[in-house]
Amino acid sequence: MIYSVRMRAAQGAAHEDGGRHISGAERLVSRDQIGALTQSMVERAFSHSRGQTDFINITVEAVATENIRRLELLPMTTVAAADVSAGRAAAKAALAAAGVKSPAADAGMERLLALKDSMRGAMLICGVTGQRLDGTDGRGIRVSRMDIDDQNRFAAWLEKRGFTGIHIREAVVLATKVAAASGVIAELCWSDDPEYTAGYVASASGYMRFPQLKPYGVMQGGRLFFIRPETNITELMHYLETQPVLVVTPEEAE
Ligand code: PML
Ligand code: MG
Ligand code: MG
Ligand code: MG
Repeated sequence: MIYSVRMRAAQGAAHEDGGRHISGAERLVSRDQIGALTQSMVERAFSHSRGQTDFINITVEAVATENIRRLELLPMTTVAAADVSAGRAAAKAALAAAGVKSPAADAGMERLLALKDSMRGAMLICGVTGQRLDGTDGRGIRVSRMDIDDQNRFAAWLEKRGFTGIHIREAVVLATKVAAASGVIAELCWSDDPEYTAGYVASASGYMRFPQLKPYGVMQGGRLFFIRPETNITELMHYLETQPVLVVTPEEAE
């Protein structure tokens, strides 16, 4: 049996009562891993750079193994840009190449920039008009029930390519699940952690990292999923929130 273990931490109150989002994490693990994992999730929530948490929710839930979908990891590249504005321009170009219309990319980016704080989940944005489609306001759609097949092998695989740290590790797994959704054209993300300036554009063709998508010290960040206009939003949300996905670590080509 496999278990979905998920954590969300907030400050001031629970998320649903208006608390500030501090931290979140998603894993799929076997039963013998749950004790150590939940302990490390609590420690992570308490030592987060976004602030002191006073609400932590950890859910442990069995997942039917036969429902798990396996996905190949997106190919990853890094795009160097001189500064934040060059990084954002390059990210817009990547969104356009993936098929997001320019007014939608602009409107989406404006929404990220206008955030007062970060959100627990992502915004669904029409990839043609830029209109918000999920109707969940400050909550957003939380992508859930995904993990890599083998944490150690994956960390080693990433490190060998110069990709270090937990942000990248978790982000590329999430982005791989999102990019495989029918209806999703592309994702734009930059971190809500003040010390972490990197972000990415992901689509079915790959995960493109940009080391500077926001200035150092800024806590406003999040995720936008650009959607094809004819998409069934209820089905898409169901996939993003509930479909268990295991991303497969690529084989070494030696
Ligand atoms: C987050 O977890 O706050 C977002 C992380 C974005 C990772 C971008 C990267 O370094 O590839
Ligand atoms: Mg998260
Ligand atoms: Mg997060
Ligand atoms: Mg964060």
